[in-house]
Amino acid sequence: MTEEALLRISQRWARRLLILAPAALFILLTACSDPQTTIEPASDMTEAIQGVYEIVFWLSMFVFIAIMLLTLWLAVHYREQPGREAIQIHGHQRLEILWTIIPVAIVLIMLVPTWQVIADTTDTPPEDSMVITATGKQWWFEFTYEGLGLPDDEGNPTDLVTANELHLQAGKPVHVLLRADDVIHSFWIPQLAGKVDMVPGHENDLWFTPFEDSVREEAYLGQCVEFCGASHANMRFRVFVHDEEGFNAWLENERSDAVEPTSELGKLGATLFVVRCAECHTVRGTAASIADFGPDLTHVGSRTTIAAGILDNNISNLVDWISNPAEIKPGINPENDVIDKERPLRFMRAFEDEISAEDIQAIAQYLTELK
Ligand code: HEC
Ligand SMILES: [Cu+2]
Repeated sequence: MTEEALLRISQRWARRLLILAPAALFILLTACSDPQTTIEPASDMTEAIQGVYEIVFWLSMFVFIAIMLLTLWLAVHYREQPGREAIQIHGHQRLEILWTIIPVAIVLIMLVPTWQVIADTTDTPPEDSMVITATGKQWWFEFTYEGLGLPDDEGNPTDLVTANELHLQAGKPVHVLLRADDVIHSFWIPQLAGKVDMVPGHENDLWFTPFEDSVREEAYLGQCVEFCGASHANMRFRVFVHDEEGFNAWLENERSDAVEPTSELGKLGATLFVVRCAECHTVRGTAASIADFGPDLTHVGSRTTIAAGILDNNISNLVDWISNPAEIKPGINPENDVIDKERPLRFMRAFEDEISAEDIQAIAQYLTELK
């Protein structure tokens, strides 16, 4: 290739970069309103990580700009000129020492605070932490609040089991024990905590305290971040941070047994549920309280979403879900997608061929009444 051709190509690329750079900047800036942003920390843990991130970011920025400017200057200053001949240099000890020391110093500046944060965030959790076990399953999250259930007949504390929506109290430390039932999952709430893997047969944990001012109506979004099968991307959860009063109100409702349905349709749904769904789901305080293969549905009507944060919680989505969940979550049952034939019991199957449309409607009505 001739020199001219090379020059033309490089000029073309320079022009393209000039056009692309503002576009890239635009994408970067619009990401600021992303609900899964990591740069608006809402807990001590994510704020500590953000501190390290800022150091790394500004250092990289400094190196980037310095190298770009230097490259530009060298290119212009030492460009080929008539009558000027290049000098050949072989080795320059002082320069070589300098450019070894500078990167070492930069890495050290990043390393020390990183270590500090790792040590701080993996320290022992505060004594007054609320202890929650989060279990990853294909493809949903079970949350068990230690000792927060209603006391049993002998007055001993029991655990409170729920799924896919986590409720926390601002200012109150939470110690999350991370487990998995089937394959490796990972727990991440970008603004609050993570990413820590959930490994079968091995317990990891993390702890954090949501800031006092992190209380908000809107949910914080959580997500499984370890590829765990066909519906990995459909394995999400929501986190609600309340003030003390709000949290206690939620707890009071959540720990109590299921309410009786009031509508005729809902009552029919309740009967059908016990026959059709109790082999996998629990609704506390009813005959359907033996199985825990699927999410606990005692107060499913009070959740904002169903199917692990995938669908808004309303009758039509419930009907779609019960009729054919694999339509919504690929791979959810072995009939539609071969995932795990050895343990087919765990998977929610399509009920559209087993239960009439009217009956599915009644079950959906019942579930929405389980506030
Ligand atoms: C063979 C076990 C099994 C049976 C039977 C079963 N389910 Fe499920 N169900 C599951 C599993 C597992 C999930 C979690 C799936 C996921 O989100 O990936 C689930 C999820 C759900 C959800 C979403 C809950 C949430 O919090 O997101 C609803 C609602 C539900 N099932 C309703 C029903 C109804 C109604 C029936 C009876 C018609 C039924 N299920 C029968 C296993 C079962
Ligand atoms: Cu997962």
